[in-house]
Amino acid sequence: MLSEIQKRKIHHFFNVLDIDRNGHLQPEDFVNVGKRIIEKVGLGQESRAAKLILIKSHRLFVQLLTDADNPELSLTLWDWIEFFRDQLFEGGNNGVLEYYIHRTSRHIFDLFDMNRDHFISKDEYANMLTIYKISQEHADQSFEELDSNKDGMISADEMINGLRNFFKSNDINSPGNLIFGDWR
Ligand SMILES: [Ca+2]
Ligand SMILES: [Ca+2]
Repeated sequence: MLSEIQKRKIHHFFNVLDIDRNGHLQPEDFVNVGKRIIEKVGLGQESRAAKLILIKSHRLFVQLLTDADNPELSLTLWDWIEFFRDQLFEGGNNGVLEYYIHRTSRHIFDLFDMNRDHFISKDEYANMLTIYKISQEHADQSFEELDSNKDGMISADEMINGLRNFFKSNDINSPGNLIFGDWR
């Protein structure tokens, strides 16, 4: 069963992804994230790189709909919590949740490892927060917690560990909890 703390984090994650905050996760939310990245990086709208980013951000949405088995092009908070509860946590094996965590990490790297060095730098992390309109208030603390080997970069393994804590931990101080900002 999902604990209250887990529900609050999943609810927060929904709000982060629901970029226009209209209570529905829709294709526009994801396409707009792509557009902001393109603007942030200063790519030409028609460039191949820009188009790839739009495809990747849209693909994330399509995968969510497929995962949540939702025939409509919109997910409500209720659909979202139900998806986590039934498919990821109670649906059976831990493998499904692990798969989702790995995939979420891959998406973050796809979209925000802008120099493609396979690490998320502090600047790249700050960009991610800006693009999702997340306050930078806890950015330093969150980055340091995620960077467990303290080399100043977030590796894929560190991201996965942080996401695992974010989705699974019931400890309010777990490192990784602030990955998408403050939900407390
Ligand atoms: Ca990078
Ligand atoms: Ca690191």
